[in-house]
Amino acid sequence: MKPITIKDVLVHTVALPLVEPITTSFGSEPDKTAVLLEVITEDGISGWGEAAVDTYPGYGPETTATAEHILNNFLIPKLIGQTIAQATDVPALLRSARGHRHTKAGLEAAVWDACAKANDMRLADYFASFLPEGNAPRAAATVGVSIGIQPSVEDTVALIQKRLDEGYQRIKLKIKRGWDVELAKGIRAALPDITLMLDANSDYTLADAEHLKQLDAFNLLMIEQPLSYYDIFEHSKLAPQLKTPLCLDESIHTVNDLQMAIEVGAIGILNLKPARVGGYSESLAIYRVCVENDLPLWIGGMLETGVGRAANVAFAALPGVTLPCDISATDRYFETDLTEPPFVLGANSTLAVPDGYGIGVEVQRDRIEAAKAHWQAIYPYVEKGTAL
Ligand code: OSB
Ligand code: MG
Repeated sequence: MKPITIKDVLVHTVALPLVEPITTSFGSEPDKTAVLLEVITEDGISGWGEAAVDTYPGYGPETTATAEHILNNFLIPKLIGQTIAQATDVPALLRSARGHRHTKAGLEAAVWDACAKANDMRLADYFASFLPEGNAPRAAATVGVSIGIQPSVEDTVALIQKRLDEGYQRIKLKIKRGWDVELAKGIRAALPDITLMLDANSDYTLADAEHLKQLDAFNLLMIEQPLSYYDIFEHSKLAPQLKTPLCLDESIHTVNDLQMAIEVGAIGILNLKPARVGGYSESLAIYRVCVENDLPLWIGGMLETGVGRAANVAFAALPGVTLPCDISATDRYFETDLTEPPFVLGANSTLAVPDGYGIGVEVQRDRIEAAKAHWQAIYPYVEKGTAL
């Protein structure tokens, strides 16, 4: 591998209108915001990464403003001038700053892209180079689609039908307290055979165990993150009470969290979001633990722009990713994305890994500028805290 030397890192905070805002148990936003990182090497290569942060701390504790603060004051200065042999060297360089995993993941992703491009490699192949033999990436990632909370069961059925017609073969529905059993019952009455799962985004407590048991009647692929974010203990008490496999999202931030969750029986399936665990280096460690433990694994999403999504598609093509991922085609998120070409749903509910080096898609500079201007335009209402 040819090393890279980092000359500069640019921070691009962007907002893009979502085609379909996704309402979860913690809220809804009309725009996708992200902090994009551009790592510029001495050789003139631009590596791109996405810090998947929202305007408010609803999913995780970080926001666009905390990301900018931590990047400009603490993280970027650690990388400027560094010669980096492998992207997996980045976490050690950023270790003096604790937490802020979504932010670190974005910066690390930009280095992954730059290293892959400097060596004429696709990101998927670069990821696989850190894994034992037998982990060569597949040509495409198998994916599903995530559907936000709708006003009624009928609206939900209509939207699921639209997604099925588009070719998605796994449907995830967001649920919350008071919008769960009745919803699942209505969907199963209309669509008895679809591959269906539910995501609660931490809305329940262990006291709801009896209530949640009713969901076992609906042949669900899994229930994702019913209990508190960060919790592992209470999930270990809930898991044996349910027949439906329990998937963790918000609770798993490190490979150690995962090992603990496996040990205490808190997890049946992992939703791995590279952003949530601080980047692709930690994601590779987590991937290995999943393979070693035969733990079903899929890659989650944060409604990323094409920059973040391309890297997630590359990771999701690794063969240890055994269940459909929350990575959908471009037109499910945006009218016009920041990268070209768009991701298009292929046969059998898949997204092809791009052929190009690095993330394999081209960042469109004019659209980045327009998305930065859109962020500036919406910022006043974000600042007043009225975004929620
Ligand atoms: O819990 O998986 C989640 C989006 C934002 C925040 C949390 C979640 C999600 C999704 C979106 O489900 C999945 C996607 O990116 O398509
Ligand atoms: Mg989730």
